[in-house]
Amino acid sequence: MRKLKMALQKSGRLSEPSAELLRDCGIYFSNGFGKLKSEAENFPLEIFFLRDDDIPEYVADGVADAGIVGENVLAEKSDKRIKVVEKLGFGRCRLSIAVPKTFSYESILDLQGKRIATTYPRILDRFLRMKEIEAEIHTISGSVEIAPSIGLADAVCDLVSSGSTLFTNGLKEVEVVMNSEAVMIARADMDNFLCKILEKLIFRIRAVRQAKENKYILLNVPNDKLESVCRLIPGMKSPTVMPLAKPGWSSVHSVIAAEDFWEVVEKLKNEGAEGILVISIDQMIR
Ligand code: PRT
Ligand code: ZN
Repeated sequence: MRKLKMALQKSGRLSEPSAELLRDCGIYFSNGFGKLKSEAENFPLEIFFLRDDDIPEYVADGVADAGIVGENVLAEKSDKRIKVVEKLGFGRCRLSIAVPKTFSYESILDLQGKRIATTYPRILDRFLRMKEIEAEIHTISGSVEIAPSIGLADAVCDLVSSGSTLFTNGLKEVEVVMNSEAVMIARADMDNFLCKILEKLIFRIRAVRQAKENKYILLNVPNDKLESVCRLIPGMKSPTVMPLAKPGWSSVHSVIAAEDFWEVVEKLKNEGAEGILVISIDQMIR
């Protein structure tokens, strides 16, 4: 049977989260070190392990049908034969321009005529054109952050997540060029059969991501507080309410957003809720 060919980063920041996402979707494959490809055991998926920079091209050329890459890599390659199918919520970072701390930077006009080192020349060029700044772009393949200290450039344009690399190299972030996260990409002209497999995978990915963003909550409430408690945790449709063996009390079950969790629990306690249990959800289908 035909399988969907999916390209994942072989070894790097997106490798483990990509593999974990597929595992959470119930898809199992071996990705031992040095392997070029692998077959999923229980899903029509063939997985290729590649350098992230090569993934858009492999997908565009039809060597792979789909892949997981950072939006930054995709924007640099920009190819109309590829479409973004789903944002995946991991690998978050931003592509930013940074200058030495001693540079008295006031606005983007300060970049006029300067030399900027980057591994993202196309994105940077588009950004500078949009801002009507003429600067010299120096394309280098790595360790961009040391370019100013060795006199190669006046500024850098590089990926930033915590900011500690910039800090330890005496640089400060002055402009955000783009925000990025990992995305699922696919060949724009995939046939119906492969589209169906990808749709099935995306359905699972959404269920996994929704589950991570939510928690299952169970608690006991005196009956006279039921209405106000149910208002606090409306759930997917409405909470489940069941009588306890102890007269005058009910058990309420619902789903809450993980990020609101502590705030909601505090309010529930104020309403007289007791015995609050919070459980992680594996999959969630609305
Ligand atoms: O070998 P291959 O070419 O496959 O990997 P790679 O070395 O090119 O990429 P890799 O594994 O470093 O990153 C893969 C993807 O992860 C990137 O394309 C981004 O989409 C995403 N990502 C998220 C990051 C970062 N965060 C990140 N912080 N990629 C790189 N960095 C680097 C950045 O270049 C800088 O050197 O980390 C440093 C900055 O980090 P902070 O935390 O100090 O700010
Ligand atoms: Zn790379």
